[in-house]
Amino acid sequence: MKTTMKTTIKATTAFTLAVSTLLLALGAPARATEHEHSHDHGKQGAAADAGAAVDEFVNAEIRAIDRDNAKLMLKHEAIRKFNMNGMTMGFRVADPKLIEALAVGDKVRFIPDRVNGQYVITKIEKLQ
Ligand SMILES: [Cu+2]
Repeated sequence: MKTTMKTTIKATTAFTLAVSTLLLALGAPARATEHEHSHDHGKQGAAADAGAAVDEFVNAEIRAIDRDNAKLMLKHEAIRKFNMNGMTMGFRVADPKLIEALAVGDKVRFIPDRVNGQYVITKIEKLQ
């Protein structure tokens, strides 16, 4: 009885997913657990690679600092990641600690990211 059931569940992936989902929804016992790790693994690897490929530093000069709101006005060089030419614009800083030691006029290099449509600095260093 048990063997027959296993064989049937392994027959198609679609059926396995449907059954797992249904059993989970019903709060079913652990019988289905051995099948829960069979999907998604390939996708996770691909996503990680795509994100890591383009984290390069961009040179800039600090034009203004808004410490209360953790924002910087930067005159930055081209940002290839966003297809953006050099310009002066505002950035949010991921952590206010990142700009504690910085001052207006400093030459810096930074790594920009985009979170919910907002440009955010995830890393910034003063250039000597
Ligand atoms: Cu810009």
